[in-house]
Amino acid sequence: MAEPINVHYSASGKSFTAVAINTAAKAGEWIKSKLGAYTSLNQKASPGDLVTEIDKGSEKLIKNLIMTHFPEHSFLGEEGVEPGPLASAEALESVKGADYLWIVDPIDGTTNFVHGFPFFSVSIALAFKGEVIVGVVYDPSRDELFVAEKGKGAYLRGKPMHTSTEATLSESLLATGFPIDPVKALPLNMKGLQAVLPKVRNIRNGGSAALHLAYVAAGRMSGFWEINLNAWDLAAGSLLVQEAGGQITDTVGTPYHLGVRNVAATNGRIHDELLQVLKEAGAAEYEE
Ligand code: 2AM
Ligand code: CA
Repeated sequence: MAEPINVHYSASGKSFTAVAINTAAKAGEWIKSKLGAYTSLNQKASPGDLVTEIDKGSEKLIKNLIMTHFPEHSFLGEEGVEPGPLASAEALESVKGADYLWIVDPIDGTTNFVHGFPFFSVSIALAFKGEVIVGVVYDPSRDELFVAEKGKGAYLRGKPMHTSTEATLSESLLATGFPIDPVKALPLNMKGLQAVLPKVRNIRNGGSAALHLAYVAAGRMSGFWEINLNAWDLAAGSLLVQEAGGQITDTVGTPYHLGVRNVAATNGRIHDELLQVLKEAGAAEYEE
């Protein structure tokens, strides 16, 4: 009988996780060294949707490193895809059948990066047949590297991470993000915000979905929801949350998969309550 595929190591014995960690750390150090030094700032779809040459340079660095180790793997990175939800969905569709697929956001939190607000990250995930098996989120400002391997837990500085213990929304600290699409996504998020805010301890919007997920995994926040994100914002963080004992679904409760764009991630204990509040507010169902 054929040997089962060991999803954690390549034929050469190189650990996928080691490559993900080294690559995220290198890219993170590089983008940090470029803070305040970008020279080209372009708007993608709107003034809230930004890209600099540092985003592109970071993605190139990451792709080169990963492809050097694993040339047969597939790669999905934000800067290789045209802006907008349709192009994102199509790009994901074209690669999601791949055996090994790296899903990369070279700077998650570009608006923060541009303004010098130190809350941005590098997000690198590896999926095997559509399931995330390695997730790394690196915050170069705090030199924090969050890492998870499927079935092996989630770690920060070598210590296991666990989601928080709050059992009700009333004792919870949540995160959300404000979508830039003023027509559909933003009004939906505002409805959710208005309904959730009076029920929780407070809400933060840090501006990096990947770091919000890492913070949920680390027990620093009780939960997070956001409308209309992309696969590269969520893939690595989804595994951090799951491996830290939390729960991640879309805003109507479908378990996380690579195509999820409207996300709810929590410590598990407040998950149903959060989804219920969003549902009652008419803030859970997003029509593309
Ligand atoms: P980014 O910095 O990689 O673009 C903040 O609310 C979150 O939304 C960030 O993770 C940010 O990722 C993401 N984001 C910003 N612009 C977006 C857009 N036009 N569509 C979807 N997600 C976006
Ligand atoms: Ca980005």
